[in-house]
Amino acid sequence: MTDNLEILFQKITHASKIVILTGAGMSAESGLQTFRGAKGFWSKHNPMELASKEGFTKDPELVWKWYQERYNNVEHNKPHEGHFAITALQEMLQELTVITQNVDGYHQQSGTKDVLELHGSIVKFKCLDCDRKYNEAIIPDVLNNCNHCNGLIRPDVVWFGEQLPHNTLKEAEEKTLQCDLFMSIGTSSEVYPAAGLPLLAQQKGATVVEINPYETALSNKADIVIRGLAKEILPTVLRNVKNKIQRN
Ligand code: BJW
Ligand code: ZN
Repeated sequence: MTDNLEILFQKITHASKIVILTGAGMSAESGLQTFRGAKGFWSKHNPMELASKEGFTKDPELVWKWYQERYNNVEHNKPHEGHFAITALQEMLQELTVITQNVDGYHQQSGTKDVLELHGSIVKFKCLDCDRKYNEAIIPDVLNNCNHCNGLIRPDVVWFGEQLPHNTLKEAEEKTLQCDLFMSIGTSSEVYPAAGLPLLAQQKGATVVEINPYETALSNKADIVIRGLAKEILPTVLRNVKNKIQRN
């Protein structure tokens, strides 16, 4: 067992408020593709063509097809042991808040409560023009039009250049400012404002931990770095924290 893991077990056992921020790497072992890196979406596609309002307006069919494939992948896969370990930790500890950049809903599906979705949800939809929500009865196979204003219906996710949902971001910032332990899991820490949260926590005196198999923009600032996969590290964390709590 590495020293860093042992320090993390201690920190979790003694923390009163924990925040976990997750990114695409959290769901990689569920079979969902990440964005950056050699196998990520952005190695083959231009992010501005697929994940911006301009891209959707220019070629709605292309963007819809990309989201349709990802929607099907989310539906055909499921949360893994790492997601469930977070849920168990939340039930066991005083206060644990999950903030996610992921749009797959896997934290909620694994039972985690009050998840803060910073970048929206791939299973929700809204009108590009009038913002009307279409959370049900959308056929993901074809592009749909709004029955109120006839505008195009788009996924209810946050694209580049768009504001994050105001109340969700506000709550995420509040939880971040109050926490004493902040864990960043499976994110490259390149996309703001999410990438600013661990730094905000650190400025307020919290310990910042990164769990990721590779170096990220956060690595040299984090207090503790654990190089490993979410599906392996999180169940190990759960087992050890459970043991420590039972012994106390
Ligand atoms: C594993 C693993 C395993 C693999 N276990 N780990 C300040 C400075 C500079 C720029 C900006 C700034 N503020 C705002 C900006 C602009 C922009 C931005 O940040 N750009 C940067 C890229 C430079 N931000 C925005 O536009 C945001 N809006 C905003 O700020 O509004 C106000 C504003 C508007 C205009 C101007 C200024 C301000 C919106 C960002 C929206 C991001 N949208 C996307 C796509 C939509 C959602 C979707 O379709 O899913 O969200 S882009 C994409 O990146 C997606 C992700 O949520 C997001 C983050 O990616 P993530 O999750 O970190 O994934 P990866 O692939 O990058 O990393 C995966 C990691 O996992 C890697 O590190 C692996 O090693 C690791 N890993 N296997 C553990 N098994
Ligand atoms: Zn409309």
